[in-house]
This record gives sequence, C-alpha cells and structure tokens, in this order.
Amino acid sequence: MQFDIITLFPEMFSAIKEEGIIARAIKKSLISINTWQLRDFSSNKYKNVDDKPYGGGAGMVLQVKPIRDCIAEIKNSTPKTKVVYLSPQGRRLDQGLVEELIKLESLTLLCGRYEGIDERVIENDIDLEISIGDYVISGGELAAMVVIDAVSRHLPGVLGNEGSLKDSFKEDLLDYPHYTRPEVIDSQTVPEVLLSGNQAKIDEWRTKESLKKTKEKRPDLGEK
Ligand code: 4H7
Repeated sequence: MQFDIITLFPEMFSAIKEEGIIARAIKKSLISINTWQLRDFSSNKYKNVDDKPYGGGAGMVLQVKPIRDCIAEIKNSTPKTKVVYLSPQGRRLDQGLVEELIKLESLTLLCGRYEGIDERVIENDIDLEISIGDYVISGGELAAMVVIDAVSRHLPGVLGNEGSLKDSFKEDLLDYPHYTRPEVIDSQTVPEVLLSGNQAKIDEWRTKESLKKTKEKRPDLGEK
C-alpha cells in the first residue's frame, strides 16, 4: 500500500518511517510513505501557502492552489489514489473504517495546519474526511500517522507474527490481562491457570476475562 502525505512538516513522519513496525514494513516493501512539502507548491519566493480568512478573524487559512497542484502531481503517478483530509469534522476512525481502508492501493493524506484549509478544497478535491476522535490537535500530521499505523498493521506480512491479528469477535472486545516473569513480585502473583500448561483452559480464561473487562470498562463495545 502506498501513502502520500501532504504536509508543512514532513520531518515529523520520521517518527514512524525510521522506527518500529512501519519502518520494517517499508524495508520489506509492503508499504511506501512519500511526503510532499506543501511549500514546494507555493507560487511566491517566500514559499507562503496561507492567507488571511475572508470575513476576518484569527489565524490563517491554507490556500487552494498549492494543495490542488500538489494533489494533481500525486495523481500524475497515482491516478487512483483516494484523497483523505484529517479533520475534527471527519468520519470517526474505528476498526470498521480501518478495514475499509486496507482494501485501497493508495491513500493521499492531507494534513491541515493553522485554522485549516479553504473550504473549496474540501468541496472539490477531497474524497473522504477522517477524524481520529473528538478533540483538537495542532495539525493533521499526528492524525495521519495514526491512520497509517492502524491500516498498515492489517496488511499481510506487516506484523512479524502473522497470526496475531484477532478474529472480528475478539476485535470488538478489550484485550485479556497479560503477565510475564517473575511469577511473584511484591507478593503479587500470576493467575494459576496461566501456569497450568492447559491451553484450552487458558484460552477459555482469556475469553472470559476479555468479556468481563469489556462489560466493566466499555459496555458500549460488547453490545455486538
Ligand atoms: C483540519 C482543520 C485532526 C485539521 C483544522 C486534525 C483534530 C483532528 C486541523 C485543524 C486536527 C482529529 C488546526 C484546527 C489547528 C485547530 C489549532 C488540524 N485536530 N486545526 N488548530 N480529531 N488539527 O482527527
């Protein structure tokens, strides 16, 4: 899968490009991440891409032309890409949306800054608006990285352990509790069943704990 990111801060993406599961997926050519510096599409020598809002008010707005030109250049090489704008007004990202996105060959992620972008870009150039939750952050970059991570983990070969993705029943539940060595620390012990070696019993216990924790902490999830 190919990700193209339009941003004023391409360096931020080194956080996922250079470390961890995404870095490994890039090395294995399972995904590619291209960043596009929006300022490179400015038409003035100061590389401005923003201007004052019509109607007045605080802050600046990203202009149509640089964004539209950048999308056009991406579409020259990747005509079928879906263009996504990360914004608080988007469709809320959940596992269902993630599973729709993994079917795509290519995603272009537009990252807003300042007060956001000129509405005419949203009308004409954007296929889908996505929000990672009901809160505001200073730019779309962190939201884009959340989307890339959540989507990439589902692509075949990206997780070292191929079998570690859960079936859809378990996806709708919270995880069971995890323990590792030592068996006792500060008089806290590990549940006996996990030391029993009886895998059927262990699986049963884990499912039961998942259901219990979901009911306690996120009853809204367990309704299905
Ligand atoms: C679009 C419009 C995504 C994107 C405005 C992005 C939350 C989410 C942004 C803004 C985002 C999400 C720019 C408005 C910074 C506020 C201080 C970038 N916030 N911002 N201003 N929920 N911020 O997915």
